[in-house]
Amino acid sequence: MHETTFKPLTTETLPDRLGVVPAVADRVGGPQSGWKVREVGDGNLNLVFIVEGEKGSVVVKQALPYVRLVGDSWPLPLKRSFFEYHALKRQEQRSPGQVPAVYHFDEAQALIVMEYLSPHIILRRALINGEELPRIAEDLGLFMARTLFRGSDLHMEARERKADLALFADNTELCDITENLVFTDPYFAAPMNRHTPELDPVVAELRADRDLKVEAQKLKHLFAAKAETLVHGDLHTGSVMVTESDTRVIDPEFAFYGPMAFDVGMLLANYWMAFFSQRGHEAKGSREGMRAYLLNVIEETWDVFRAEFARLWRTERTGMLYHRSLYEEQGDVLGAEQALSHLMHDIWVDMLGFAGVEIHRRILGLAHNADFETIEDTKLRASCEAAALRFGRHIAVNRRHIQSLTEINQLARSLDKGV
Ligand code: SR1
Ligand code: MG
Repeated sequence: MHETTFKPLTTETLPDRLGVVPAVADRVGGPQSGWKVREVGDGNLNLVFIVEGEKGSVVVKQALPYVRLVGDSWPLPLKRSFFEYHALKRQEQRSPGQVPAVYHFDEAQALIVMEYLSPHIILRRALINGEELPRIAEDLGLFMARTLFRGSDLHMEARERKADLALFADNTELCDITENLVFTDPYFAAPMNRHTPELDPVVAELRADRDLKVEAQKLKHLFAAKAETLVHGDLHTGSVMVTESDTRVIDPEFAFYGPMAFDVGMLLANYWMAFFSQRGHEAKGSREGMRAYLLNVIEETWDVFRAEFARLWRTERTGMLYHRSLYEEQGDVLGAEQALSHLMHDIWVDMLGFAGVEIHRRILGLAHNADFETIEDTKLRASCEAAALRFGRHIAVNRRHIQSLTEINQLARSLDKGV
């Protein structure tokens, strides 16, 4: 495919247009006329095709010049595909085997051809179905520790990290989406917001909550100014594909240099939302086991993240921050451990804040979660969402005084029971 002018693919044009790309033709195999092409994109932004042939299958993801969820009234640059491609490359290098393999990238057409993950399903869908995936805590805890540590000045050579910071700094429009949708819109009557009508009184309460609004803006400040590491930038349960034995992280188009705690907060927030939504999915039986599973996943993910981050701190701290010449090389191992414990505490506090606002925006803002949206009874849905909103408010505002996940998960339990 050699066109230089962007043109969206369709299921009809894809075989001819991509049939000339060896990375596609060789993998899919057979005559293009026999290729089976399906458009399966159900996300907010892009086209996603599955292409199947005699020999195999690939996924083709193509950016559109606007936000798919809203339409062409909201233009969005195609260059997000460039950032996604570069983020996938770095994630593969830093945490091998945890993202789909990339076969081909066409910058002008804003498309990435990648591995078709099968029989994987989207993690959010699995959690709504009540499936307990045994590997996610371990796999995602490791993924976050490895990508976040190895993309930072704790590990990278300073010149290389600064070049990367400059490269991803141009992902402005996608950062702008997060800056508005996550940190600002939920806290006033922004035009694209929507919420379950029965939530009106809680929404009024939150919008009048001065402490909450101050914390949300402090978190936005952190998001915009704390360029610590290359974050995925949109690590919710819709950005993870799973089987019982495999976990892959997809869709890093929001990647940029931001705070270490952002990905962790966003992921745990989505587990907490899955937890609060369970009451809405009990028509076919109790979800008590699922609730316990989700809270356990949250605790285990954090434990794995912390342990792996500490291991990398001790073995791969080759960057310019907390240089070994100040600690280990002077025999001061305890000094390095003290610095690690301070950094981990900062990540913990920031993580709770990011989790709180992520919960709010998925219930009050433009982009909602299927976990709640699939609960048809709006009274029941609002009751699940109200508990989640109160929980989000608590962890965002009180984050500096919260000691443990056991403490927070107990609060989640009480709020869910209406206590
Ligand atoms: C306008 S885009 C809305 C949301 O979809 C993406 O997945 C991000 O989460 C973004 O905030
Ligand atoms: Mg996405």
